[in-house]
Amino acid sequence: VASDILAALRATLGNDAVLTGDAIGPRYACDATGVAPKLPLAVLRPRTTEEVSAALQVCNAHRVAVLPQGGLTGLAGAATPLGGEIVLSLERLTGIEEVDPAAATITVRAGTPLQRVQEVADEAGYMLGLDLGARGSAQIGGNIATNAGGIRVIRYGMAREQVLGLEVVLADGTVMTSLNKMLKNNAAYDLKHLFIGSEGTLGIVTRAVLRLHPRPAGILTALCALPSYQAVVDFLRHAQRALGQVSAFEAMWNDAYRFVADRRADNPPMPVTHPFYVIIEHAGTDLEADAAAFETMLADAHGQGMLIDVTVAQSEKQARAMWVIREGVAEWEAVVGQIHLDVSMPIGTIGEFVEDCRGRLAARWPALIPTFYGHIGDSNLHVSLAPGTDDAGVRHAAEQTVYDTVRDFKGSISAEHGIGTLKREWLSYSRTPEEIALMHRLKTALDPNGILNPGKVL
Ligand code: LAC
Ligand code: ZN
Repeated sequence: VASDILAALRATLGNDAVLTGDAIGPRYACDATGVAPKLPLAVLRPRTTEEVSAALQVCNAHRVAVLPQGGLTGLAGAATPLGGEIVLSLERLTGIEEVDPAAATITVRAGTPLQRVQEVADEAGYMLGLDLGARGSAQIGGNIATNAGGIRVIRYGMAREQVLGLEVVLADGTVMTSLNKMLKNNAAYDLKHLFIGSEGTLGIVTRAVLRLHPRPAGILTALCALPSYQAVVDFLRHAQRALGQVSAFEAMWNDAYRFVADRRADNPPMPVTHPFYVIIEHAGTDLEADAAAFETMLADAHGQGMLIDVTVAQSEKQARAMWVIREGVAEWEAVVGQIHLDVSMPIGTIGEFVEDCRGRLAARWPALIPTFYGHIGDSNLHVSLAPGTDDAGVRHAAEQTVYDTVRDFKGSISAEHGIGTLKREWLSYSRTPEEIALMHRLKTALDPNGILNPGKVL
């Protein structure tokens, strides 16, 4: 049977678009978690929406599971094969189709790297509202399919809020093209939202229209040291009141800052002794006036005791040095087998959650190194665990401990990474039985044969 399907796919897409056997590189075996890599049956590399459609028609007719893959930077296992799937990689469906300066939109193909979309927007005098550490390899289609978050959510919202129009190929090969450019379009159900964040289980994103924002005149960045979590929250609200908006607000508990600073060869931008660190960014429209307002805001916060210390970046290089510490917290998995969790809860309760969670983890696993950090301005806390062991049982029990604490605090088990395979068993902590039942009904309606990314999300 398998050879029939491959022959049909080769006839439809051409030989070079169908990889099998040794031609399948290890890159297709796993996402960025590194957990349980498995090679797929074959890898399809369509170049057009029509080819994606043709491939799905063949796979649906033969009832073969299809796993869409983007840049493989996900952290929930959604793009990792479980066995028996055909991978459909969007890596050749790339390119920017249009920048519409009047509508302030950019029309992109799914396989385009996020960073490329950002650069083209920038060249046109605009800014994309989405940014995250994996910008160089993450693909925009994957960002949409997982409703990615990142460091600009506090100002511009998640990937969902950037999408005005979408083209999706359904499980049976139907192409639903809805490349809407209007912010307002209330003509019945807004179907794009079904697919954004569905992690490849309801359809495959092939193109999108994204909204653009005015390019800021400059970005002001500061690294701050703070005495307590209460000071972190007070500082956030103080900065928003003083400046009207902040474009990023990233917090690191001492353990996270120290974790990266101790492992890097260069000197950190600030000593490792402070209880909390915040990177704050203000994207302004008038460089001189904004810089003055930024300095005044920081001086006031310092005067009121919210800040212990503060360094304003004097160049892009200095700003990068601050961000390298923050982005580095999630980039040591190759060294210590870290697990990166992405929980959320109301901002006022995060400090207490961290103390509770850290206590529960330390009581059971004294050798485990937890680090706490995240996009605190949008209520997203990251908990990274370095279990100090390969024991899958320990890793699982440590995750269970974090999620039990999240449930006690009425938070969400996934703020931004999604469910994939790694969080499926805890979905009921954050969604009601009625919500989950409706999700199953949607899945059945859109993919009656269950070929799209089976074993993920639900
Ligand atoms: C980050 C990833 C872990 O924010 O989401 O660094
Ligand atoms: Zn994150």
